[in-house]
Amino acid sequence: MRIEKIEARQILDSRKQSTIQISVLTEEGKFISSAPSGKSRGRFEAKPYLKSLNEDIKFINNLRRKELSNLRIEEFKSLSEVEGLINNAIGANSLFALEASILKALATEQNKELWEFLSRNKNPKFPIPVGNVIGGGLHTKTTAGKKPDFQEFLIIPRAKRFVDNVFLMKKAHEEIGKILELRKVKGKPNDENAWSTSLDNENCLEILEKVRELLEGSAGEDIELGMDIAASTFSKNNCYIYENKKQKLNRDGQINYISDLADKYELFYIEDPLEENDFDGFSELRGKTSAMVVGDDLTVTNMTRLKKALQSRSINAIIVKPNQNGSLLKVKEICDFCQDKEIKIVFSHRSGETLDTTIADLALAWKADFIKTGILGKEREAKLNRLIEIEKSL
Ligand code: 2PG
Ligand code: MG
Repeated sequence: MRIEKIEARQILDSRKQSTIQISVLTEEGKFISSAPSGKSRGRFEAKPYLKSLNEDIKFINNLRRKELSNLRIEEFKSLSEVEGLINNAIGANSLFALEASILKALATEQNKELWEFLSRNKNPKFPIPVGNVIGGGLHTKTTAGKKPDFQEFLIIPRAKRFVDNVFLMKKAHEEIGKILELRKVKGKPNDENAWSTSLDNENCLEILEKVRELLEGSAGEDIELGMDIAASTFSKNNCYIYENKKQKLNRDGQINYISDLADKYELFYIEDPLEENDFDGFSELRGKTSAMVVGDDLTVTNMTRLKKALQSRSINAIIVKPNQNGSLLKVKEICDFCQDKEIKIVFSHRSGETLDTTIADLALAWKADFIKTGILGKEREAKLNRLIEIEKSL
């Protein structure tokens, strides 16, 4: 496949902040991708742009026709040619959008959907969606001066079909809205369109339990509960500072508090329960709970940190955000490694999103166990609808 032209430009994400969009022109047409952006970013994530968004755009738009026509791009692994040409001159957001567009072009050239091009399996297993229903932390403004300290309260439906799981998440979101309204504690939808509320962490978990009871069995299926604690966002000097119900916990206090919550509310999923350097704290928590312990800020889609987490027994699941890394070659390596080591894979959106649906295809092709995309809003639904559409086509 020959690339005729690559164009980069600024677009706005769901938070109305600038991000990068890259189009790749080949004989088959124009292939477009864009990158999302995080607000509760891990300290060890790759930089989204090398110096700035504008500098990355300039670099990409200055790639010469001759350099592009020298690239031999025939298969997934050919991305190494692209990375050779780029030679670390752009950041992770830009590299992700560039590689995603090239893969879309390659897939079309071979008359395949993106996921089909990336997978040998004609009948893939669909990831289970993880849906954010109530929000707190950095993604959320206060309601009557308050908000939950944890970042995300999550519903994980376990119906057989992806489409039914999406229905259950939407229903849960709606029911929770009604409960919050009735109790006069409902705020606006937050960055990811989860509900804001003045309630504290435990009150939110109680509501999740109620909704689980309400919905369980309606599709004859189980519903699991989870949280993204995003603990780095409220940790300071080895302590965890809670604002809603004022409390300050030391490291042991935090581990006990989270494991008690996991017990009491039968949590299935706990993301980033401790700050992003506490590999041992994660592993201590794992010793106290059967819940899945998920690394996000801890592991930042980075192989070195993943290996460290594995060695320290910190996690049994990992968030995969392609733009935390940039290189899709490396993201694929991480997914293969996780499969081999039986670490569950959770593909994830960012809190600032675009309409791009690449992560849906990657999740399917690279055998993600879960996908966290949010539930409502056109940017979130684009990913869910993409998977529904693929499920229907099979
Ligand atoms: C997270 C993400 C997405 P952000 O912490 O899991 O929900 O947040 O994109 O702001 O890093
Ligand atoms: Mg997270």
